[in-house]
Amino acid sequence: MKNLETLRTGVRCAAVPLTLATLSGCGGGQPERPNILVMMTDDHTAQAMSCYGSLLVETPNLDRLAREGMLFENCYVSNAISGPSRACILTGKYSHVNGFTDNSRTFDGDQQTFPKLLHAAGYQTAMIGKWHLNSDPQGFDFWSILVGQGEYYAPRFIENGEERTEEGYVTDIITDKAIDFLEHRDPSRPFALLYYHKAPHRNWMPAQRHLGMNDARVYPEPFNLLDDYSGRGSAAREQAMEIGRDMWPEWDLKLMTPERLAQSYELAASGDANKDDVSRANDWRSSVMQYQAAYNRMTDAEKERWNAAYAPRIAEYERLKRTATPDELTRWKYQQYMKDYCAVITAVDENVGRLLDYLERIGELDNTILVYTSDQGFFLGEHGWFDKRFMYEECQRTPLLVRYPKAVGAGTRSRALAMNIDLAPTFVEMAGLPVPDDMQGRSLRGVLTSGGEAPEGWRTGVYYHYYEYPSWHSVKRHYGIRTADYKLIHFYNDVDEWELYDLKHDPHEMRNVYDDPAYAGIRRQLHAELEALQAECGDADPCEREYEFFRGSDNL
Ligand code: SGN
Ligand code: CA
Repeated sequence: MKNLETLRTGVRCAAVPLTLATLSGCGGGQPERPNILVMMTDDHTAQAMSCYGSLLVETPNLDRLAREGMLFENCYVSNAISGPSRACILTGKYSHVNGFTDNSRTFDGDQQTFPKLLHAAGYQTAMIGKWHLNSDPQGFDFWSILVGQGEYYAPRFIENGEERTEEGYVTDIITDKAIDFLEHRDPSRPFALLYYHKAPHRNWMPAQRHLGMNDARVYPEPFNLLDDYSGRGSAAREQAMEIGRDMWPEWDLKLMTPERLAQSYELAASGDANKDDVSRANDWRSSVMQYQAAYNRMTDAEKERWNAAYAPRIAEYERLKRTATPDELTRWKYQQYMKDYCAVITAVDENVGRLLDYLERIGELDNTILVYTSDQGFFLGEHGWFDKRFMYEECQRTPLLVRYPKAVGAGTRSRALAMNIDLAPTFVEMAGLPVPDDMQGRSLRGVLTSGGEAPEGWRTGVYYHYYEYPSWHSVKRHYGIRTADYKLIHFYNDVDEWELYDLKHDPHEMRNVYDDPAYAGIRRQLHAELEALQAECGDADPCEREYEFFRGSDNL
């Protein structure tokens, strides 16, 4: 790794201001500042982490982080989609301020980010894995990012500007690169490493060693897997993310056969089909092509094992297609979805363990603030869905674990309302730097060092705003507030609908009580709180301002 070889000598203490040089250990001072390791996955939801009580998958290494550190029960993202969430984390600012409102945007890399601030203060910085911001990373001594959404097998990376393909499985490779960076780092400086996985993003392709591992497992179904969306508005009804209807058999469930491949080649938009049928047929064809391209990244030996692993599932599907009712098929698809999603998580967990072991071996584990989070949560069959985007609990909430024994008690849990925009100010403050006034998140240091208690004056509501519509999965634009007990949401743009959920009595958000007279007072209060939050963060009511959405980006 030529780029890494230069790291040791590439940045000299002379480039660092004297005071910071002293702090960072250059020139004989004590290296008091903690290393920072941000481990982020893509679409890993708390419902699939055993430390959050999941019965779906065992995550012993993530559980170790929770056991030795703090688990946040109420961490929320401000916009539940990849690029936007990543931009919020980097800048500590909401989407309307950092400019990356939806996945079609290009991140303005010239703006302030926490890695840049740490780098300027003498940290050795690296970004490895899924970046998804359309512009080159800035503020890193080393970066190796996946191309676009990233591939599970033989993934392509852009490494300090040059494209390269790596052999093997993406989660293992990202970890190899992270360990390699650490191995070649300048030990006289603290490091800040962003270790960002593709997994468990769609289409959930397991590593070879995990093929078939969950075949015998039967997953508990969410009670609302067959939700009919009664009691809610048009947004819930009109989305395109239902396991039963919207999953592609080949891409999502790996049900490819030579017949279906041939059929997809032959398929031509038929003149007498209606527009929706043609567009669905074209979407299906692209999903088959997409699967074929992903499959072809495997070696012949890998393909062989893959084919053997999925053959029984394909045979079962062919049978079920003829015999099962639509609801039975949905339930069967849910089982297959969970088998793959959870197998992909197992590789994440193993690799997190590998990284922890490495840090322990080099004596840096306890000097490192270790954070585990995801770019947002995900639906695992709740409301019948996969994907995210909605301000509903399963995906607005994101996992957050922090291990740093020098300041954070082992086995602590926090109920404080935390947000993804809080990470940047937390890192900056814990590195001993002043938190810039324009960061909108709040440092979690007080929460971390007080056993999880929210300090006086902590926020009582989190703000949310989602913009990417019309686009993938057809989730309408919306914004809103979540407090400890309630959630108020406004769907706007092509509709004007409000939803209010009483989370204490209806934690799964099945009954919109916005028009229920019993909630008139709560409703008034939540509207006032929402307006105050919008004023505080400078988001004008989107109904009164034009919002332009660009389609056709490769980044979506
Ligand atoms: C891809 C996926 C979508 C997913 C978006 C955004 N389709 O477009 O299902 O919602 O990414 O995900 S796929 O056919 O490519 O699998 S995000 O996490 O990057 O925001
Ligand atoms: Ca994501």
